Amino acid sequence: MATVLGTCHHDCPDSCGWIATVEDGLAVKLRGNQDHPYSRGELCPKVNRFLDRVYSPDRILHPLLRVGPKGSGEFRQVGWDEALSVVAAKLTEVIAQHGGKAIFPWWDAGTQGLIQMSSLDRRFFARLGASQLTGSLCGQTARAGVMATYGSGRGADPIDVRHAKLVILWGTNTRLTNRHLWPFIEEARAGGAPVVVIDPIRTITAEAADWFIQPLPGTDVALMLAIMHVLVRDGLVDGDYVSRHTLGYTELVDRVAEWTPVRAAEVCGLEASEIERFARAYGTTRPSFIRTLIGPEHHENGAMFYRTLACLPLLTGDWRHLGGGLCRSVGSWFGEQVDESVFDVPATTRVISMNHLGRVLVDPAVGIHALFVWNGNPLVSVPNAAQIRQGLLREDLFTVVSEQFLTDTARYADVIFPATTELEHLDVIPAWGHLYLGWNEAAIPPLGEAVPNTELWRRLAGSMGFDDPEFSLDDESLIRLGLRNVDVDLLRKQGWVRLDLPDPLLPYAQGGFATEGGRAELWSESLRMQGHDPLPAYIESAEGPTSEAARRLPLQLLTPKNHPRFLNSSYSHHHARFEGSPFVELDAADAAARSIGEGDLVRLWNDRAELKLPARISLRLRPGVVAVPWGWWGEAANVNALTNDTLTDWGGGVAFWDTLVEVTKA
Ligand SMILES: Nc1nc2c(c(=O)[nH]1)N[C@H]1C(S)=C(S)[C@@H](COP(=O)(O)OP(=O)(O)OC[C@H]3O[C@@H](n4cnc5c(=O)[nH]c(N)nc54)[C@H](O)[C@@H]3O)O[C@H]1N2
Ligand SMILES: Nc1nc2c(c(=O)[nH]1)N[C@H]1C(S)=C(S)[C@@H](COP(=O)(O)OP(=O)(O)OC[C@H]3O[C@@H](n4cnc5c(=O)[nH]c(N)nc54)[C@H](O)[C@@H]3O)O[C@H]1N2
Ligand code: SF4
Ligand SMILES: [Mo]
Repeated sequence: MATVLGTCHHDCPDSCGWIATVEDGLAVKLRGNQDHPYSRGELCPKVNRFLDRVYSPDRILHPLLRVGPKGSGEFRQVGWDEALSVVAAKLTEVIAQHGGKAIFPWWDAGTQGLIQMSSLDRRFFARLGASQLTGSLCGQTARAGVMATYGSGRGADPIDVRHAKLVILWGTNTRLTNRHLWPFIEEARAGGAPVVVIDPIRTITAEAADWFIQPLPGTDVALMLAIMHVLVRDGLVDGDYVSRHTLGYTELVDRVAEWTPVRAAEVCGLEASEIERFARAYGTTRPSFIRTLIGPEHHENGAMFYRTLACLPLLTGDWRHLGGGLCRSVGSWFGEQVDESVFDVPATTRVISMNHLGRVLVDPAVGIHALFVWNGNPLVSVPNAAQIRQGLLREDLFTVVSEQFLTDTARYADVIFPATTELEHLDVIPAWGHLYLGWNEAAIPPLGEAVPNTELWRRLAGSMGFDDPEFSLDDESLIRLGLRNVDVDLLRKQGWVRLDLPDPLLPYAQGGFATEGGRAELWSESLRMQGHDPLPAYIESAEGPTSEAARRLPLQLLTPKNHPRFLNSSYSHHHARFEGSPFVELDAADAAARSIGEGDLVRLWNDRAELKLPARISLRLRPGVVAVPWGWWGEAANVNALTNDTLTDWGGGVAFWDTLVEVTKA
């Protein structure tokens, strides 16, 4: 019996440390590593059952070739050699007929590991002259927003929340999505800090808060402008910090002058008195810690949300204090020591947004003839999914998927390659919810004929005759190539190392922002040059509640993460028995206006698609807002068929929560 240290690879901020117990090559137990300074021995309801996933009878363990119609899920098992030669022949044909750019590699963060997320694939597709993926489903817009103010995406260390005297969870569902941070928040609370949640949905985190503020979705910037209005009006601005470390305060003061709490209250659907009270609490409590994560970026003006939020702790001078400031993903802090750009090959071809998969697959002018998918299930996770399905059905599209399971996307593949799980391969995991780099030793040999993603690219490169030296590097060498000043022996032995950063972090106590002049930019010349408002600005979205489209489709649809046993679109096939089936949640007033009762089957529709789901009358929402939990597989349950694929203002994200719908009784 042996124990092996690893790290959870899931696209989750917590990147928990784990210990696998292995007997005769079989993993018999997986539990949290008590010594991990952040996750402290706990995993979660998803990963507590990870061994069921690894040893599931549904695992894809051999290469498969499609035999039935696209989408039917009918495949035959073939050997690796046959599958590789089919792919190589088809790629050669596509390149000869349409050029390399007709090949589109699509990947996401199904594993967040340094080498298994994206490494050798970059070399492989560059050699093919393939189109390059750009944009992001998750996080890039939030980072770009904060960058517009600070010059980089960096913020506070999440665990410093425990030193706060006021905790503000702004558009993040901590108890569900970032559960290992909650004990640190409870520590702050034990020290007297009230916890405020700002969210259009009364989430489980809102339920646990001391104060819940429920604005209409997409209206937070108006609320932030009103908070700044009160800070200025009531003399609560830290003038010394502002004058030393920021640019554009005078212009900002002019902008917020018109944003009285009364005006913002109308936009946000809140009481002006509540805005006053909250702004005063924020203005008078040091340190105040704002925790946000990803959710609010999924609006058309998602970057502006983060850019404006980043202005708040500048005005209060919260950055001076341990336990103050703004915290979102800390992924940006890993760049100094984990350099994934070593695998980059400069773009010599066109780039295509990952969020426009549907648009490009159905557009003959774009001319995609071969699609590769790994680390993702885009048919379930990307907006406008009905259009993606239409594209995947094209007979003249050759689709290759690397997967552990026969996902909705994999069902449309021509060739499927079997992928290993985190227990079967080596990697290091940079986190985005704490400052510890994790090691993941392979605990067991690959099951069946599954291979790590790195090995897939090596084999494909071999079958195409590419002999670049990188393709002969093993996984440990690839890892070492990407690490800078990391004590790899310690990392391996202990399972984690803290980044080489000051502790406590206090990133901006003395200013030192990553902008050209070192000052944070309340007024941004570079935004102006890109055609955006140089100041924080509330701009309503084209699929917002007072838009033209809202006359016909009056309900705004939110589809956030909702289930403790789901991790994005992973696990829905395993854990649906615990989580039931999807449903439409709506407020009693909206239900009554449509004669909808609890449990009625309803039609949920817009111009993109229609779903039929049971209704739940809910106390969690405001009138005008409906919600459907996301993550289920299957055409009848996939809410992304309805969602909006408009890109965000900047940052390359997508506005799937600016989606208007109507609901009627079926
Ligand atoms: N409506 C709506 N849509 C959303 C969201 C939402 O809140 N609402 N959230 C968005 C966000 S934030 C995200 S991050 C995306 C998530 O998008 P998803 O694509 O759902 O991401 P995951 O479920 O994390 O992982 C996808 C796949 O990666 C595979 N995988 C894991 N490890 C490996 C590996 O080592 N090799 C290979 N080849 N495959 C592997 C898994 O089997 C899984 O099927 O969805 C986005 N879409
Ligand atoms: N259990 C579980 N944990 C997960 C995941 C999972 O699927 N399941 N997914 C992981 C991934 S990939 C990610 S990116 C993170 C995401 O972590 P979070 O960002 O915390 O979660 P989301 O559910 O995407 O969005 C958070 C909240 O934003 C709210 N929101 C929507 N629009 C607005 C708005 O306009 N203003 C405000 N103030 N709030 C708004 C939603 O109602 C939601 O409650 O979670 C990770 N953790
Ligand atoms: S999914 Fe998140 S919370 Fe669960 S074990 Fe993995 S990192 Fe930890
Ligand atoms: Mo995400």
